[in-house]
Amino acid sequence: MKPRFRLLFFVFCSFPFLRVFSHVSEGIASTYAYADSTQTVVVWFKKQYLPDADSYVKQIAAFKGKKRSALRIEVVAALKAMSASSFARVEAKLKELESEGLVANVKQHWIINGFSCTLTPEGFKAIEALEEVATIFKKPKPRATRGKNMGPEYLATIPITDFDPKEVESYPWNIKNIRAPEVWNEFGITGKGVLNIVHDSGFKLDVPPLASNLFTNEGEIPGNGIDDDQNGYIDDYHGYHFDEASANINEPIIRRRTNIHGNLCAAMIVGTYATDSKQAIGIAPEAKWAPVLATSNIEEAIEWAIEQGADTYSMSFSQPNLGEYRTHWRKVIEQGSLCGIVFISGAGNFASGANYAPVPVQMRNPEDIPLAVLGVAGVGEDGQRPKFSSQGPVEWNTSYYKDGQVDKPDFTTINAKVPCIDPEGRLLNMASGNSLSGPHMAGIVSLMLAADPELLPWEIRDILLKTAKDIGTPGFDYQSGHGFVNAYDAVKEVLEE
Ligand SMILES: [Ca+2]
Ligand SMILES: [Ca+2]
Repeated sequence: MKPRFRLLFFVFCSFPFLRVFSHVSEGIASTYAYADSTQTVVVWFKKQYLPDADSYVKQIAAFKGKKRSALRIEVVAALKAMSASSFARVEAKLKELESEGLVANVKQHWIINGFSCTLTPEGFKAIEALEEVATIFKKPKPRATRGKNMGPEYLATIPITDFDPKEVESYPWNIKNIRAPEVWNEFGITGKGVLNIVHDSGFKLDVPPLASNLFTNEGEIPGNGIDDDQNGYIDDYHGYHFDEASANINEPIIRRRTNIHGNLCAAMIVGTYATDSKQAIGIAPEAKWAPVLATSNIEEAIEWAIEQGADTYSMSFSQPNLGEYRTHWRKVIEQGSLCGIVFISGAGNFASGANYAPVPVQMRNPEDIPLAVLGVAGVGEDGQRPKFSSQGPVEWNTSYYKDGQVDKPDFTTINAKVPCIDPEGRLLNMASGNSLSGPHMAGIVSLMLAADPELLPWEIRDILLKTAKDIGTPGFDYQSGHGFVNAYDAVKEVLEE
């Protein structure tokens, strides 16, 4: 019996952040404007691992021939050493400001050399005056991701369904279209050993196609209220909610909803009703996945991902109007990429309809980040681009990054009428949106990394460039990027190299 599908539309979420200003000294224009009220900021020290706007491109050239595992150790050590050295020089002053009530919630970072804190206008002035400080970015407020009155009691009322996983007798069309089963069957590669981070919201971890591949942090004992591995996060066993400083990532917002976003994305990468590829609905059915929630605390989320050994980092969201704060996101992700993480984001759904945005802001943060983020558009089963799929180019003219026009999207996968799981984990829905194109890419990259775990993010990009099939206008185009990617050709190229 074929699963019955209901059609859903536009699952790409958008964080409607307010304008975010930054203040900078030392050669970067000062555009910061701060309110009288207390606010949360992230502070950059003058010294950064990638010191300039073009440092990422130079550094990936310098790292040619390195192995990903060795590079991660080397770069993380360098980032942490720099952070320790810079932070030590301001620590006493910060403690003093804290005791005066001008600064609170100081969190040291290493993925960027700096720290986050909340501060009063007076605290702002004191930190701005510090010799070590280069830049202060206002951080967006965490965005609520939880529904109301939907606690565990409610979850318990959801009826058990009579859905039979054996209904997935042949793989969903998108999995076959992207040629994943050929990789599993011909090469015996299913994603083993690869960890995918799904940075999203809307997770329910115990549903069948996701539970078997859920990551576990072996250093942590779940649910004992103790930070067993002493990484600063209590009970971070499967993932973490960084905005709420909580290990509770199950999101009880099921009522009246026909999909939950994070689950859709995770299932596209690793979903399987078996423990192998036999009843797979995801592209890398023996890879692992871990959920993270962080609408504001991106630094902690990426640091955590790196420390847990993550390989890909999928971001099916899109943030408009970040202003100078785009600079912060880009630097964090560039430095994360040097730690061996492949960052991936769907292109967005802003080319038509009520959410229309003009080029060059149709693709937004983080899919607009050059090189270090694979910005992925999509097509349907007919190979045609749906009208909603965001187009490039994008523009970089922040005070810091001045690339001007940048070619985007990078690649194309699948984004229309894709079979998706419902909140109980049944493959009963269909969804459209570039929230799904990114996870398709994360699945493909997982298979590539299972074939060769030492591939660097920019080597993966090169192989994708080599194997993508040109579609749309001949050559690179602003709708499909460098073309349609399929898992078989990409993995075959990895194995041949
Ligand atoms: Ca912990
Ligand atoms: Ca614990």
